[in-house]
Amino acid sequence: MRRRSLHEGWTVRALSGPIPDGWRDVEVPAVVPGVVHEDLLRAGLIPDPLAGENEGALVWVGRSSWRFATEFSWTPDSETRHDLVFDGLDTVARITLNEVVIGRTVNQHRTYRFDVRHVLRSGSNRLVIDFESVFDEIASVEARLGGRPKIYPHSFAMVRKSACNFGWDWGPEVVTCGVWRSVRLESWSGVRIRAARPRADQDGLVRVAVELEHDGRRTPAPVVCRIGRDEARAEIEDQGVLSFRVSDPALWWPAGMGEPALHDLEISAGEDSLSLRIGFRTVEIDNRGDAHGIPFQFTINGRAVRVRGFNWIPDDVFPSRMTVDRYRSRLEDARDAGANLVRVWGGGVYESDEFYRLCDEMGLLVWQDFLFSCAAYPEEEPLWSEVRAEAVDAVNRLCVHPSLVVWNGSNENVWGMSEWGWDELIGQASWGQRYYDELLPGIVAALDPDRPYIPSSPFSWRADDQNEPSDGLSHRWDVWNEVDYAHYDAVVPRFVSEFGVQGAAAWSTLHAALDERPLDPERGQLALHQKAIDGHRKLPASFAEHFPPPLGLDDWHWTTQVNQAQAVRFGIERFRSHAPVCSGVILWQLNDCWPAVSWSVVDSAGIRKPAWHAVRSAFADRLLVLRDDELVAVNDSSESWHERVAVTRFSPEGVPGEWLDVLVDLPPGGVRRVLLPVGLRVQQRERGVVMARSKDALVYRLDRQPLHGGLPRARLEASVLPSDHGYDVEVVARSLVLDLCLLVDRVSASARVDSGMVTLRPGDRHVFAVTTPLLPDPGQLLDPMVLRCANDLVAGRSSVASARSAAR
Ligand code: BMA
Repeated sequence: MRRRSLHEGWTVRALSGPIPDGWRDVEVPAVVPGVVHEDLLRAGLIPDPLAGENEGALVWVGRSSWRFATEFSWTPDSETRHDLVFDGLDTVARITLNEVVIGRTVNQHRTYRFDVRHVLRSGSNRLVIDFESVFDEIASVEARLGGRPKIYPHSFAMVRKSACNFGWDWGPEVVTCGVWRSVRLESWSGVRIRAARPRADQDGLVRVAVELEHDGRRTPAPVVCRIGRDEARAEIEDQGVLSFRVSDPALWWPAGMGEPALHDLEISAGEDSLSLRIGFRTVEIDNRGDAHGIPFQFTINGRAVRVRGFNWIPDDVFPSRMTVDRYRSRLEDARDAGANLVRVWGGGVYESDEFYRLCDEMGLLVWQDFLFSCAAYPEEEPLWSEVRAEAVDAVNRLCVHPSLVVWNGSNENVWGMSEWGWDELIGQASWGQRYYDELLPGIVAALDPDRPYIPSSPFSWRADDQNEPSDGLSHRWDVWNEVDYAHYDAVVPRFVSEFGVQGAAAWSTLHAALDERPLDPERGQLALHQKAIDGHRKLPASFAEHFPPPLGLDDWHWTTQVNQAQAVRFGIERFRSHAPVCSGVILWQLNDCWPAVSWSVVDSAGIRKPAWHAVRSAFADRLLVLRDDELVAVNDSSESWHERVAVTRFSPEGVPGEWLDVLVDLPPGGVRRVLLPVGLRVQQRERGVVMARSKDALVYRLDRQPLHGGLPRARLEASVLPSDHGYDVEVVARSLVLDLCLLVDRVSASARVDSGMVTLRPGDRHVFAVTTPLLPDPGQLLDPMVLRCANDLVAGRSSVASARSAAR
């Protein structure tokens, strides 16, 4: 097999649609893989769609049709088959090679292969791809099949294209087109490996399902599968399974439970060959009912795993722009926070191979949604066949990865049907049920039989209410939409696969993308970067019971950030404190695709928001939770936990009062609940703080929310010292200081800090390690807008005595 990528010499030009005057004959170089916006941006023809209020002015790009073209030379060789292979076309395209139409496409999510041996010419070949506006396809399918309920303006369910590309409640409408994944010429003779699907279990049994394609006569071909010295051989005509055993293989374990061991699997068939990296492991979801309802408990290699995860959205509005380094750093954000799972949410894309490879290597479990989200989807042609084709592609490609532990049919669509009134709007029309109950589970059962499949999230095994907390998966969006985050404590869920509260992106991220001054959360550019339905009311409502209304942009920004951090920490701690009844939490959302006010904990510039630091403490292996009247210790590490924990009440002035020593002695997976004496419980009439201190953690709980008094003005001594990586900022508290952060991006957008949301008792010391090149004035790191804590918002600006400050 010879593979030759065709990424050179592309151009793009507008064909028709609402294109601006003077654009008709403009042709610019195009980068493949890529999308049209990237090319126009590079050519300086459009402004950055992510900046300011440019989004609206660029809507015409997605409503126009575009021609991509290139020329390549080709010389006949000894091979008999020549295929033009596309890993991804976005979306409605007509492909012409040397004036011959070789194919039409309507699906961003699948691969396409065209046999072009009779169209190729010796010498120069011209390849032209005309992308029609996807809105034309949507209009024609919708006219034929009828509209369906959906939660955003565009009818994205009428076409197989990334739903969030049409705008979402955290992202802009930037409707793209282009050759968004690789394109190449594959030349071969005899036989080609069409698919290879390995299964490898805990006992070392390997079974590889191999599918072959023949050029011409179908004669059995010799196939070999090998791991090290263990192998299987067979003669296969179209398809077959090769089995062999690897003795005592190192198993693949998720983060925190062991090493994620990977093994090289070599597969050959005739002249074609393939190398895969696989893992030996089993996965099951335990749903045996118990006294609390019906669980959703992942079991890996026979051991129960409690999930601490993040929901993942496309990290860029142009997924073609993603690089391995970018995937790595974002997945490190998840892993460094203590997560063991990422959920690839169904409104985006199937991510690139690199994403799943990195998850395999890091021991991050992957939950993969099929690409259906927040709408009723018609089941009629051409959609049915397109969904089948894309699902087969996705399962064939991704089943190789040991990190992948569940296929999920859809996001919120089954719930939407029963709870959001869609059933009344739909009548007898199709809405997607046969995808979730028939087509997709059928494909998974046939091609990937060891991997669990569920039809949707949220999802109940038995209850009618798909979001019933005591049964299966629930999404907790009552917090954010309707009630304060204290309500995370109102129910005992089995597994929460979505919940979250918004906070602003880093100061520097917003100020780099938005040039209006001052920024105003209620109007103009900043308001446009808040996409949540009714977000301008819900965001202030989310902190109204905790902090006073902010005065000015600085306090607005910090209030949203610290409140988001406190809210998600509270939610995670409370859910995890219900272990083992609650066996998983997946926060909405890890990442952002543009500078935004959103639920993300890492912003689009890769800056970890205060909420990221709060999640890291709430995702700790060894977790302490102070509930109103009890201390809960949860040991999710793989070692036993033996330690004395001190629980102490402090007055607002920081004077210690009543205390208790609690012995935590827990095996892996163990949970202990200790009822606290009255003096250490929440005292509505007091204004104090109760703290629990272990070797690794300090957690606190307030008698009253900051809004209602009790937090003193923070007093700190701080100093800046040069270090290998930049600076160390040492802080000593002279009062109670809650949730202290060093917002280093306000000094330099490229600076990073190792910690945040730090709580200190009088006399406690903390060192923030700042990574940055030389700063002209390192003393800025002690500016009151940089060194901020929760106390600031209710008790006045912190007093920061600068002990000593040294330039580097
Ligand atoms: C969930 C997700 C997304 C959405 C998020 C925040 O329902 O499935 O649709 O972005 O809520 O509203």
